Amino acid sequence: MAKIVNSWNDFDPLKRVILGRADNSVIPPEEPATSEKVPIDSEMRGMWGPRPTETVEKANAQLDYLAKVLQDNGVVVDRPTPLQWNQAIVTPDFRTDSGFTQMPPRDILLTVGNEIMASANSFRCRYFEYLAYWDLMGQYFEEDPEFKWTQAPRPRLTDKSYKHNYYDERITIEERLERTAAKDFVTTEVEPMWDAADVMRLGRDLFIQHGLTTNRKAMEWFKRYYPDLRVHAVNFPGDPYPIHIDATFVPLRPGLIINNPQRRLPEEQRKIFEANDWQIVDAAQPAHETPPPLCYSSVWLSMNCLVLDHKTVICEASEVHQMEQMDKLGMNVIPVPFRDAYPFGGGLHCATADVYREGGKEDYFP
Ligand code: ABU
Repeated sequence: MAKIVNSWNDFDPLKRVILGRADNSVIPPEEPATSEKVPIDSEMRGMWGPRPTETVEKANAQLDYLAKVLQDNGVVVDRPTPLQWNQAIVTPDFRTDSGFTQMPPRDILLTVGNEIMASANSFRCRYFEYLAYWDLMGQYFEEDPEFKWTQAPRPRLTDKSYKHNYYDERITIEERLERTAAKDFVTTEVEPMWDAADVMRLGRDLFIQHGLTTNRKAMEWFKRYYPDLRVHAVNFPGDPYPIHIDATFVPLRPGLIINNPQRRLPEEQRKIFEANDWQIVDAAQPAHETPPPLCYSSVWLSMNCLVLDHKTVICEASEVHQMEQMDKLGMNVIPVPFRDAYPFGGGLHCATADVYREGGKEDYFP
């Protein structure tokens, strides 16, 4: 029997990956934690229902092309099983009128060594998203005797999980930034809630963004679950919509990380990198002034690249400034068009979840 699952970071040589699909994706109705993420001037505000078929087809075409590029570079590509998301999500604790998608597996699956864990997402519409990956998890479990198939404690997501007076459509960007700086987010601390894309893995260390989708209780849970790893909470006070670390702080190889110049990692939190001779480089400016239509994410998906090994990176094909910077940083760049997939949940890194990378649990911060 083969070893199928192993990954400790986002830069060692990638050999196997899960790549999302756009089928059956829905724009979910507003619910307690999602309003915060949709900018007030977004055309998505107040809108919900299945995404237009032609946009699904375009996104799937770009996802399929990415699959081919990965396969051409020696990576085995696994795909999730699409579910019908245009139906209500109902538990004993809540009901919401639809699910979401299985496009960004990075939000749902966290790979740490030989374990893949389904996350504890705070959006009610994402409550059953992990099911799209369960056939694959079952397959890995059959084929890899060391694979640990795990589900984080399921949050109840009752009304107690959210601050109901948090969102007000009159709130300005400055007020949002004040809240981010004060670490005042929409979720409460009654239970651990986290998106896997808030977790940056660097061997023995996990850097976890505290923001709209991951709370402090989650950090405490991670500390107890992984007593042999070091868990660091990180904040980015320049981000008015702080979710997911992978368009904010993106490692390219041991010792080199690109940093979102708007979102600004605090001095205190930079120390561990600088003390261990890591170079923190401000990322290039995005090539676009706005995200594509019906997109939740920011223009900083320009940074959301997929590193194949210490010298090779896949970047979005129109992100000319980011590609030029990668080149200067000594990376070989593979451009892949991906903006049609952005509205379905993010960029090249979001659209994937690691299954196997070479390498082990290194200590980058001894
Ligand atoms: N899922 C990544 C989104 C990050 C951003 O909007 O900048």
